[in-house]
Amino acid sequence: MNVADRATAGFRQRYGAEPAGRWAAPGRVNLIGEHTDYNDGFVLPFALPLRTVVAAAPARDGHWTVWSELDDEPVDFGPADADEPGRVDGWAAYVAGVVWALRADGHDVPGARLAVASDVPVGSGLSSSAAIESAVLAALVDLGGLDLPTGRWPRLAQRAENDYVGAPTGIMDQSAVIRGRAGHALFLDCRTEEVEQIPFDLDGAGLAVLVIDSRAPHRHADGEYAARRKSCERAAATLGVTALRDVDVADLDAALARLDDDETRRRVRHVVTENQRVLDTVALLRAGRVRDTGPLLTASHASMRDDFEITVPEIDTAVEAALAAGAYGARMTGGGFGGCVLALVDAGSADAVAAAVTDAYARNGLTAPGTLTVLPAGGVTRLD
Ligand code: GAF
Repeated sequence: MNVADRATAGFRQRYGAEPAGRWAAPGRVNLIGEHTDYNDGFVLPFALPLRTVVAAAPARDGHWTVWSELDDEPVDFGPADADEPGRVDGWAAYVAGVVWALRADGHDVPGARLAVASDVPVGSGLSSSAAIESAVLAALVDLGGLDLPTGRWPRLAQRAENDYVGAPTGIMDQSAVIRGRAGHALFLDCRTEEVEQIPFDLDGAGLAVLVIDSRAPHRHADGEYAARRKSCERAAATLGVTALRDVDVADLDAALARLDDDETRRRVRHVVTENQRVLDTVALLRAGRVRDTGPLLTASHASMRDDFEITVPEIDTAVEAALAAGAYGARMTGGGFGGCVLALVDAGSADAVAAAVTDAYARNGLTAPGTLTVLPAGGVTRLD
């Protein structure tokens, strides 16, 4: 059964009624621009064909009841739980967080019954959390007839995650999931939230993006993410700038000379050079030179591995094996400490590269990776 039908079936079985509608939101990968979003910088993600679907209908009791195929038991919460961050936890916190963010923004959020099904794997760094937030947000906005232009959705969904769930993430994932467009990568300026849809015609170039799920358990990901963010903010304060976005790559050496420890210097070098790599990638894509972006992807990986120190051995193994098997470029995508790698490959050699990575994992005694080729898909939408 496809994901939309699973959401409907779950709704019928759980609530004995028909949903009023179904809303779908994708996962994402980030082509390039990692840990730049919370530094007011640039990112270039795209939405995936894997989606989370929410079937929903209004509930007169003013409560929110959510069932997910991940869990037998539905979670029920009312306004008092939604108004106090932390009262709802686990996967349902992303739902309660959206209710919280909408209410905090002054909206009269309708009670609702919701059923969630998803093809976005949880814990793989493909933004299953932004997908559920965005699908629930779309459902509640429609069910309540709320006056909330889509341009404001990413910030609201991010607030759900930052302030209700308590994860200090940037705005990239929600932007990709909400604003993604088929056949395009989303060039986002995270300071101004201005976007440009950059044609990313893999098919036309005879190329494919292979996504490799490292299956590495996330090790201390939350604490390390927060530590990287703090370190960037401290460095910006030392340098007297609002955010590391304000350090130009031409001024990098001078900026590094003003920092007194090597670790901070490496963190700053990653962010400043990564911003430039995003701009260079966009320039190449605008010129139709998709294949030539490969070296920038690989340079981004080296920077994450050596300077930002957010990769793990499984991830590095996947990148090295993909490159050795002929990928034009490969890098970890997402927050790090596990998750996925993406590799830019000839469409005809995607299977061979996937097999080479799987072999390398077996030789190193690692759990077999997941592999999938993807094309950029559209963002959140109402299905019916
Ligand atoms: C995670 C976060 F949610 C994003 O905001 C971003 O910082 C990313 O890690 C790293 O680029 O996905």
